[in-house]
Amino acid sequence: MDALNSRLVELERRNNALLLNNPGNRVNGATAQIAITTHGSDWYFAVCAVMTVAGFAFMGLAMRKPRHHRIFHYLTSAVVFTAAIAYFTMGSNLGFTPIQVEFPRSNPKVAGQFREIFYVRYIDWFITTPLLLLDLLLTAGMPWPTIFFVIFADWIMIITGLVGALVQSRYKWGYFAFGNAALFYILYHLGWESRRNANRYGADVGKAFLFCGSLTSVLWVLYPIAWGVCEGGNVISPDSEAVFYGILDLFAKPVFGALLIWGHRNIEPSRLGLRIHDYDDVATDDAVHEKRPANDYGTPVGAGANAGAPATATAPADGFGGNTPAAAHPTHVV
Ligand code: RET
Repeated sequence: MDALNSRLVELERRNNALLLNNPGNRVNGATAQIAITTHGSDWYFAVCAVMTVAGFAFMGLAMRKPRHHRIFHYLTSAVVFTAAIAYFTMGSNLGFTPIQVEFPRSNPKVAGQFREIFYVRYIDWFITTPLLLLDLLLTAGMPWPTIFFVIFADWIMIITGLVGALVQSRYKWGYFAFGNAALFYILYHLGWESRRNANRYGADVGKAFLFCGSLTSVLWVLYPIAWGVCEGGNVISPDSEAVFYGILDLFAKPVFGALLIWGHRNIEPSRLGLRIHDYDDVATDDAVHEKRPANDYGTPVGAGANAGAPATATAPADGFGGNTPAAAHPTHVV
């Protein structure tokens, strides 16, 4: 009977993550007294589910587009799939290390010597924030050296945030200051240089950038505030930290992604200076991965710009693989 009872209890207790992984939160030789509860774990798993569903939705939307039209779908799917894994990790009570707090508190929700710091969050951001910036800067048609440098600033921001979170002394705020300087540089680029550049590509591009860039600017300034009251100041509990960062991430990833993909629905990537070729570009028999009678615009492959060309012909003369509507192309080059 006892065995049956304990089996039933086990069935009933649906989220066992805190018991199975790092029980007692003892990791790397220290015990985190300030840590998530099962509520926090449940919430992390819920966000994981939303990210996963969003990823499949973005991939599904990608399949409805010609391959050379999928760059923003793929970037955005990569962002939410990465986040799904990070959220799975945090829900499972993994991917953290205890760090001694600079400000011990008497409030029972944050009382204790060691706080659980989820370093996996920063691994997620290290991968996903450059992809989000790529989404935005490619939309604005920015030149690649600029894109590189904005992403460099972004990496500085994330790494200084991670190092600051792992430092116990007040020197953590030094890293926080470096991170904020990097964020300031990124936001200046989005709000000023990129916004002006996007408008040069037409009203629809300008609008898509304005919506997504504004959402990003508002959200991204809230992250250092969350850091200040969680990893930095130990003011709010790890469960509240889960909700704070979770809501920010839901808006910054799936909501942002949906808005961006919607904004791009009528924008041909070649208009942004993105020269993306398709399988059909190389017309030689052995170089084609997938043989189709027509390209994505219904033009028979090998007809049009390639008509009469020998079997070894490469890309059609239009420079876009013959895979664009007949209209002329702008000549912006990234
Ligand atoms: C940290 C602390 C150091 C100072 C600053 C930060 C900003 C982080 C930001 C993160 C954005 C993350 C997103 C994730 C979604 O994919 C590292 C918290 C400025 C802006 C958008």
